[in-house]
Amino acid sequence: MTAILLEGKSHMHRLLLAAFAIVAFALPAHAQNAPFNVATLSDGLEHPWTIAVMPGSRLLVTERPGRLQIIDAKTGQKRVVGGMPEVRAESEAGALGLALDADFAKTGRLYLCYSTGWTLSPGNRLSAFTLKDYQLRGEQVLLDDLPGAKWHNGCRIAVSPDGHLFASMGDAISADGAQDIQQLRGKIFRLTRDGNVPSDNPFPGSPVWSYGHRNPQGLAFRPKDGALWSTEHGPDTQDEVNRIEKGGNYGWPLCRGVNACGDLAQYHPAVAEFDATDTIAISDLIFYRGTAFPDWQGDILFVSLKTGRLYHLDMDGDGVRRTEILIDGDFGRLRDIAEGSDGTLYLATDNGEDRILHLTPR
Ligand SMILES: [Ca+2]
Repeated sequence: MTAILLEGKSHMHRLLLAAFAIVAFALPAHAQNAPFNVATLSDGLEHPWTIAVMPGSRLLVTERPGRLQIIDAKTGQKRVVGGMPEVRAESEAGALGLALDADFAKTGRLYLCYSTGWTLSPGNRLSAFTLKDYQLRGEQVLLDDLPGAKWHNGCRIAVSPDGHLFASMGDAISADGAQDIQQLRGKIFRLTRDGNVPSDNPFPGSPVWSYGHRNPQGLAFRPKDGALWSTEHGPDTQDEVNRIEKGGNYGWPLCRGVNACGDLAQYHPAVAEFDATDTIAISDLIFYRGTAFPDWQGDILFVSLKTGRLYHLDMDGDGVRRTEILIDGDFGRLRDIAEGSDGTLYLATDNGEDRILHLTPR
């Protein structure tokens, strides 16, 4: 049997978890070959959306209903952070993206993307806050009145190696707007850390960096060259992994997937699609940096919702040499992935009664 570590609060809890783990891991051969053990670091969460790793072995986790918690990565103990703004929590809307500023350790500055308004005026907002003593302070609104809907609110955030702030916005269920540069739906944005539009953005005066997106729910910079990559949900087929170029058109709703598509200006087909006949419901991605799993260095890891998978893309330059499924539905839907400072991995489930999983070398 696979050596799975289990942390439960009672003997019965441990037995139940063990029973679940045996069922889950007795079946798929791939999981028994995986080079990691899976433990539950923390449970009792509600749709955790983003895990950000803080200095000093702590995780900062948004939960869709509007909570922000700090989780001790050694003990799993949780503590709620005060001062969260009111959010519109429904379906794919709520407290969503989170990223730490490059100077977070000194200043406590962080970025949050969350859903605003209610059914009559749904929107999304990107703001900066300062975290101090388990309290958010001093909201600075960077992008307001972003389009919003029950679904396709994007809201992933990433800070580039050169200190710019990137954020994604889905089409908020109005697909045609993704091709319109004047609209803020179906876009990836680039801003200065203070929320200004950089003078070298591709469309003068606009935060838009790339367009033609349906719902990008993963953003990550590749360490070796600083290139921005993204994951994006397809409609009924062809979830995408994209390499994001300045001013690039990613096709939605006119073109999708990895193939060339007519003469659409600035069109960049996806690097990889999952897959030609169905979607996996692709979510967050990272480039693996650590040494805990040396075979994965420089490669893409991402998670999926509908299929509950952890994928490893063995990368060869900008292409995928080999695709490997490391977890296949054993823990239900998976929303987010983060790499700890020691190279171990944290995954957030998305089943409503949720936990943070910790993957350590076997
Ligand atoms: Ca595309």
